[in-house]
Amino acid sequence: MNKENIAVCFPLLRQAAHVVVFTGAGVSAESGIPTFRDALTGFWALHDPMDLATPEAFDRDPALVWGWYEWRRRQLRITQPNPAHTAIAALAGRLPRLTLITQNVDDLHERAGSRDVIHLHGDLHSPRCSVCAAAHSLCAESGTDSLEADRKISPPRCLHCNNLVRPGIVWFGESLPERAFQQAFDAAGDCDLVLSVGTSGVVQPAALIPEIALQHGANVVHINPQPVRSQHPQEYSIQGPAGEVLPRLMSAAFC
Ligand code: BV8
Ligand code: ZN
Repeated sequence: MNKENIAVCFPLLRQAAHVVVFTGAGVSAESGIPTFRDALTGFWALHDPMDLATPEAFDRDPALVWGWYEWRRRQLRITQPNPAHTAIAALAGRLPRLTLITQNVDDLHERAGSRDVIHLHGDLHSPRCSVCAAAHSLCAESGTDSLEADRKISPPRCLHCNNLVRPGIVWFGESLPERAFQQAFDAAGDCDLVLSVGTSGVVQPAALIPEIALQHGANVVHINPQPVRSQHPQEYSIQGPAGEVLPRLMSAAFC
């Protein structure tokens, strides 16, 4: 953890009127959730998420795609928020204004106590009809809790029009939810500081968030075990796992 950069953040955090926390898969890595660029385990090592997370994949093999999301949703039941999620939730209480924008589809930010989380790419708990878009209640699902359930699971059918229910996820090639997109990009243009936590910055248009903030004069701090190189004088990189860096940042900046 490069000490000089973490010390730079203290005044940036204390003086900020509006902080955006922008998270990717890395913020959930220490909870045991594989990132997109980690080799996925077991059955899923055979499939590249980029291939599964598309409307074409769901059209081609709905049971394979639904089974993958059910496996991920059930995996969450034995997963806990980690100190990064907890620190982000606590940060909201120490700042005049914090906007939390996540690319993740898990609910670990909410379970750590964060409110009004902006999910740019949807979430695992809001499936909907693939035709009429009616919300589908999973509690009606009798699916077994076992993580060893059969990998391919036929999606349920809509109670209104009997078409297939799909995950409430934004797949590659699909537009982001209009309201989430607008809220996130407005916040990026308004904030003084972005903490960009655990993202490879590959996926568009989410990856524009830090750039928009820099263009509007904000500072950006990347928190990632991998160095994030930048030429911009207001862009910093703190190398380290989010579960260690964020609690350290919180305690040093506010205690
Ligand atoms: C769209 C739900 C408009 C799925 C996801 C411009 C150029 C090229 C391509 C495009 C472009 N614009 C659009 C595209 C296409 C595409 C895209 O960006 N492709 C990429 C691959 C280049 N974008 C889209 O399709 C988007 N839609 O643009 O619509 C449109 C619409 C119609 C017609 C025309 C245009 C929709 C994208 C949404 C895809 N859905 N998620 C699911 O979860 O199953 S994206 C998915 O991948 C995740 O949500 C996440 O956003 C992304 C993975 O990124 P990260 O979160 O960064 O995760 P990653 O594994 O990459 O990195 C983890 C990082 O954590 C690493 O840096 C690692 O070092 C770090 N880390 C590890 N451990 C820790 C850690 N950090 C901290 N602490 C640790 N302990
Ligand atoms: Zn329907």
